[in-house]
Amino acid sequence: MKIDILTLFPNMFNSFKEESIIKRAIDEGKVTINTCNFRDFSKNKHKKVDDTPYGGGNGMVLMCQPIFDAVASIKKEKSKVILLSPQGSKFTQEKAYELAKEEHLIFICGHYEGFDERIKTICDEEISIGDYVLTGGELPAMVLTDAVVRLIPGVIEEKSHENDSFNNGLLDYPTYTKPRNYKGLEVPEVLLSGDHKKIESWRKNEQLKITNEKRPDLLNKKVKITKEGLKKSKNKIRMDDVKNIKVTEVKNIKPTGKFKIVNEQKINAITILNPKYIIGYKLRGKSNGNNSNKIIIVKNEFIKKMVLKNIHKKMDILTYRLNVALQSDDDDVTGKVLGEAEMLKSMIISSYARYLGGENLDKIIKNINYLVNEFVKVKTIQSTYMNKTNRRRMS
Ligand code: 4GN
Repeated sequence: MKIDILTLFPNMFNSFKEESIIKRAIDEGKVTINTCNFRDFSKNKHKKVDDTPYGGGNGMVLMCQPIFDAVASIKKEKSKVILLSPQGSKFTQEKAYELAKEEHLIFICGHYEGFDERIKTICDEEISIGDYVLTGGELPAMVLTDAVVRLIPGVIEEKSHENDSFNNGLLDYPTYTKPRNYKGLEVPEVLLSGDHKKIESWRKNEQLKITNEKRPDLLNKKVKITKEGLKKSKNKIRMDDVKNIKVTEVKNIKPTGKFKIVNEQKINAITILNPKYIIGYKLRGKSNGNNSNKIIIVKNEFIKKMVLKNIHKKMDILTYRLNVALQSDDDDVTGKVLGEAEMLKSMIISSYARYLGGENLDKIIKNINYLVNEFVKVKTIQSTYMNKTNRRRMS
């Protein structure tokens, strides 16, 4: 991969490129990172790159010419030009995976009060690293570079990003290292037990607990399934399950019941679960503006795997919530979680059932019913016990 960074302050990138994992990735030829000072492209005799805004207002605005010319000198057919700006779409781990597949990224770092709006016409995307304003786009460019470079195959051990926060839509579980006791702070017993099954389920529960506490919004999000994720996952998918073809060629292919057609850009999103992909040969679904010239034909098996993965995540969340509700004596909490269980069942039946074999569907619904029944049983025992103790206390 090659990354070109257009900036007025190339020195800011020196130590970034000369330390740690980024340095190693560069030394091993996994990535080339160049900075380009677009001031060098200014046709002004004072090498000016900015000017006052039309219509009046504060500060200086970066003008088109130096940036247009700098991009033109670097850009190739397959380059992706990205403008770093607070108005961009928010940078996420999913986006990092998407960018990691590119051959050539060009980042444009603005400064001063802004850039001439027309600069956006030469950009493929506008990205923001968060809802705050910085003095320049250099730090955001480093953030994107760092997040993307670590995903290039071989840069870090691939096992280390399997567990990254967000990869399964959940935050990471807590980790500890030696010593067992540090100033009275103990490592959780279960991690020392050597019982891998127990450790795995403790970690899963911690992930759900932490995500529920810190980022409840993530629990309500659909699982994003990436091709990479599926490749790594236990139910391995062979890549010939997914065939790339050009749109122009697709006209000759009659989609049969065995296949669904999805936009390649969206293969990593669960949107492909909506069965309305194709009307004639026109792709439907949310488009993020980057319409791909490729579509992918996906076998039903592939969709089934994704559906199952999504359902399993939802069942994990439900199990967790049922457990939380068991600790609470608030009837509202109980009502809510039972409602969630019903919702999950009807969602599975209405949206997912068609992709699962009847056998799978049966098993899943049985499992949910079992969870709910167990929950109700324990709740009943709890409340009988509570009533007894209350009566005893009152008498
Ligand atoms: C990007 C750029 C914040 C972000 C920036 C961000 C430089 N600040 N949230 N500052 O990703 C106006 C023109 C501000 C350049 C821009």
